[in-house]
Formats: sequence, C-alpha cells, structure tokens
Amino acid sequence: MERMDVLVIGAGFSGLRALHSLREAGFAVKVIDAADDIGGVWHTNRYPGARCDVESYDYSYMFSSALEQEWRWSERYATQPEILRYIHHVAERFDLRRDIILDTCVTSAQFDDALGRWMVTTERGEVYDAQYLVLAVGQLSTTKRPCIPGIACFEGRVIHSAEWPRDEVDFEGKSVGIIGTGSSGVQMTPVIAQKARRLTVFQRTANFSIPAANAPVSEEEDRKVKANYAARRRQALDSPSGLGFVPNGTSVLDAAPDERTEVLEAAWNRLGFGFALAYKDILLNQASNDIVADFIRAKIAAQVDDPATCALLTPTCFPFGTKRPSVDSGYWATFNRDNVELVDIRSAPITKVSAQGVHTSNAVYPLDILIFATGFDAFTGSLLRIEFSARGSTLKDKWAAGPVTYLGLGTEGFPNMFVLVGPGSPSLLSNVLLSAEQQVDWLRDLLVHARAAGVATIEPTAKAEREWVIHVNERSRETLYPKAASYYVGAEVEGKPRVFMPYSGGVRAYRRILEDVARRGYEGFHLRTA
Ligand code: N01
Repeated sequence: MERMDVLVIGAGFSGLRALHSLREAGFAVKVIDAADDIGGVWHTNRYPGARCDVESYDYSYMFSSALEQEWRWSERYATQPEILRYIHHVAERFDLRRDIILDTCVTSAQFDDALGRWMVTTERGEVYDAQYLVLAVGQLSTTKRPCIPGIACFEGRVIHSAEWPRDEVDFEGKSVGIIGTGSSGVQMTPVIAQKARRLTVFQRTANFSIPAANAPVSEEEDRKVKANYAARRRQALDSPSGLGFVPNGTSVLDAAPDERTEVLEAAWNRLGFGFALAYKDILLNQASNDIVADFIRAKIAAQVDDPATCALLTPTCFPFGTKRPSVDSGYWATFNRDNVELVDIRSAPITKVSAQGVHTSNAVYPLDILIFATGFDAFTGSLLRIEFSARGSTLKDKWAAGPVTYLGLGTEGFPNMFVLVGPGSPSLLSNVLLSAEQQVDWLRDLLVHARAAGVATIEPTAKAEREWVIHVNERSRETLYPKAASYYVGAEVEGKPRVFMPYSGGVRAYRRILEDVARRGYEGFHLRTA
C-alpha cells in the first residue's frame, strides 16, 4: 500500500496544478488518472475543430511568470493539439510526471475515521493511503450517449466527441451524421462539412453561438500581452468570469439604440465567450437579454440563406447565455453548403438506428459515421462514479437530492476531501482554469495552516454548508440562469435532481469569500487535532 499526504484524482489542468503547488509546499503528493496520459478533457476531446472558447492568454496557468513568458501561443483561441502540447510542456518543465500514476481507475475511497485517512481502491485492487483527497475529476468528463434502439446494429462507425480516437478519422467521401448542437457539435460541424461527402446535423435544441474571431497571434500582440501579463491576470481575477478584459459596467437598457449596436458589434467581433459581458445585465435582466438575443438572431438571419433552416437554427426557448453559448468558427454559414443538412429532431424525433443509418419519425438518413456530440453528465457525473464513503454514508446518498457543499470545496461528513472546480463554485460559469488555480492556492494555504497547527482532519460544518447552499441558490435567482433546462441545473440527464449547481456570484465575489473565510481562521470548517 502506497502512503502519501495528498492523493489527487485527475491529471487534467486542475489536478496538475494541485500536484505542483502542494508538492512545492512540502506535501508528498501523487496524482492518479484512469487515462493513458495526462491532459484530462484535452486528452480525450480530439474531435476536429476542438479549441478553447476562452482566449489562450487567459486559459493558461498563472502560477509561474517564467512559464507565462516562455510559452508562445500561436492563435487567439488555441486548438486542442496546442493546448495538449502546453500541458505536456508544463508537466516536463515542472517535473510533474514522476508523481503521476496513469492507466489507473479509482473505483472507491473509504475514510478511516480512527486514522483520519482515506483508503483509495483502484479497479485492479491497489490501495492508496492518503491523509487528503483532492478530486480534480472534471465537470465535463463523464460522457453521455442517448440509448437509441438499434444502435448496436449500425454498420458504420460510432464516435463520441469526447472519446475521439487517436488515429485520424477519414471523412473523405463519407456520409456523416452529428447528433448534438452544443459547443462540441458547433465546433466540429464546419470542419467536417469541408471533408465529408454529406453531413447531416441532428438538432434537438438550437443554440446561441458567438464567433471566435480567431486569428494568429502576432509577435507584437504576444509582446504586448507578456509585458502586461500581471495586470491582465489581476483584471481576470477581479472580473465576473475570469477573463482578462474590463467588462462593461453599464446596462443594455441605458444605452441609446445606435450606441448599443456599436457596443454589441464590437463585442461580437472580438470577445467570443466574453460577449455575455458586453453589458453588465445581459444575464441578469430579461429585457436586456431579449435585446441582445435579438441582436444574435439577426446575425444568424444574415448568415443563413434558407429561411426554413434559419428559423430552425434560431434559438428561441431560453435566454441567451443561460445555456453555455458556443464559440464558433463559421457555424451558421456552414448550413448554406449543398452537402450539409439540418434535421429537426424536436418535431421528428430519432426513432431508431438501423444497419444503414438514423431513422427519424419521418425519414431515414443513411450514414457511414455517426457522431454523438451529446455532452456529459455534468458536474456530478465523474464524482459519483467513484464510491466515496465515510462514517457509514456514501457521497451518492448524501447528494441524492443534488450536490451540497461548503464553498464548492468540501462536503460535511466527508473529512479531508476537497473538490476542485465542482458544484458550488464558479466552475463552468467562469474561465475554469483560473477558478481551479484560485482554489488550489487557497487549499494549499489551508493544508499548510493545518499542518502547522497539528490539525488531523478538516471538515465543513453542517451549518456552513447549509448556508452556502442557500447563498448559491440566492445568487442564482438574481440571474436568468435558472430559466433554462441546462446542465447548470442538471437537466442534461433524465432523472438527475434539478438543482442549480455552479456559483453564479462571479470569480471576484467568490475569491473575496474564500479570503474572508481564511482570514477568520477557516470559518465554517471543523479543524480537529489528532
Ligand atoms: O455538450 P452539450 P457539448 N438526443 O451538453 C444534444 C464544454 N466544451 O459536448 O440541448 C438528441 O453542450 C443536446 O440537445 P439539448 C463547454 O462548457 C467546451 O457540446 O439537450 N440530442 C445538445 O445539443 C460546453 O458547454 C468547448 O436539447 C441530444 C448536445 O447534444 C460543454 O463542454 C468545446 C441528446 C449536447 O450539448 C458541453 O459541450 C466543447 C439526445 N438524447 C465543449 N442528448 C470549448 O470550446 C443531448 N443532446 C472549450
């Protein structure tokens, strides 16, 4: 049995950052991951067109200014291969691999109350003994595939966007179908359309999408960012979403129509995911949101030639931004191509898959390749796949009505267990990498404090947890987010409890709360000495 101070589960961005920072602080740390290499979702989401929806300079580690200065991003929105190269570079540069165990799937973890330690068991039966568990399992890493009758009979190839094969998929001369029009479907559609003989996109819900305005990063731009990197990071830490620009502090409703159009045009052409911050109340006020949603609908109309296709592609049933909008490169115009067809599976649902292809209630679509871009069991899927138990209860039971946490970091009854960028934290409502780093820094300070004070176990109090859950819900009700059937509320999986999961108070508010809690001696946690 291997013993360590901290076992981190997950070798993606947040797990690697936890390894580096906790090891630097003098803890014996190991990271464990089921995959055959590091990178988390960036290791597995290799579909064509995969790239980040946050600008590369913001979606990169901030813990090392030397790293910031030496890494050269080639594009404003990095592609998946470039991001994976960056992750590998970081692992080499900071000698992380020696503490990473790959190809090892954790199946259960049991807290030994007498010892104050976690016993973590893998699929192969190995046991790891750790004082602290850090769950860096990702919010979008348990894939979701609809159970369609007949799928096993399909004679073509079936691929999930997040389980993309390592070898290149040849689309040349093929009929390809994509089910799903979230970020993955929206990113891959224009790329596959250029290669496939025929592309059929099966859409259940039309989605908002903002142009990536991607471009190569010039030498001058790179120099400029690097000369002011610290200020850009401060700005990001002080922003609602963790992005490195100053958000507009005015209301959509206070702007004159001409000025509003000018502001929205500028944001549309430059901000990508940050478009939602073009005004301060786009996600807070329905009337403001309606104006902005109409602006986007007009953009779709200007790009899609066929009125019927345009009507289907136009989102109408939820406020803009309440489902995470996609950031695309030529999505709408792709539907003007002769080899691309949009199929509305809301009005004519998929009934089965046969050997030849997909059947809907009114047509058959012969296919060579069927792609599921159907997303994930978000937030809790990867956490609840592992059987965590402590003091006679399991996490699955405790979270049966939805996840409850204190600060998104821990849950009462499960001492010495910490979650990174999970439910109850800004997570997917923010630049996830920045949010992960923010949490890791805070957690490192907590563990250093505990070590110095001879603390054996750290556990949220029931009261602090109750109050945090209330706070998370109150903050969500100040926004429009709860109006959509999104993965933020658990609507993406049938039967999943409908609770609002991320913290919508923003990155800055969350940071202030964390700082405050630390200043008050980690208020809300029981720190028990041995
Ligand atoms: O998944 P999604 P995704 N039958 O859940 C449809 C991040 N990401 O992989 O809306 C038919 O958004 C579903 O339809 P509906 C990013 O945070 C980032 O695209 O449920 N259709 C929807 O259209 C993103 O938000 C990047 O009606 C079904 C789609 O499948 C998150 O990952 C790139 C269905 C799923 O959309 C998830 O994105 C990619 C069914 N049974 C992803 N079930 C970057 O840019 C689901 N759908 C960094």
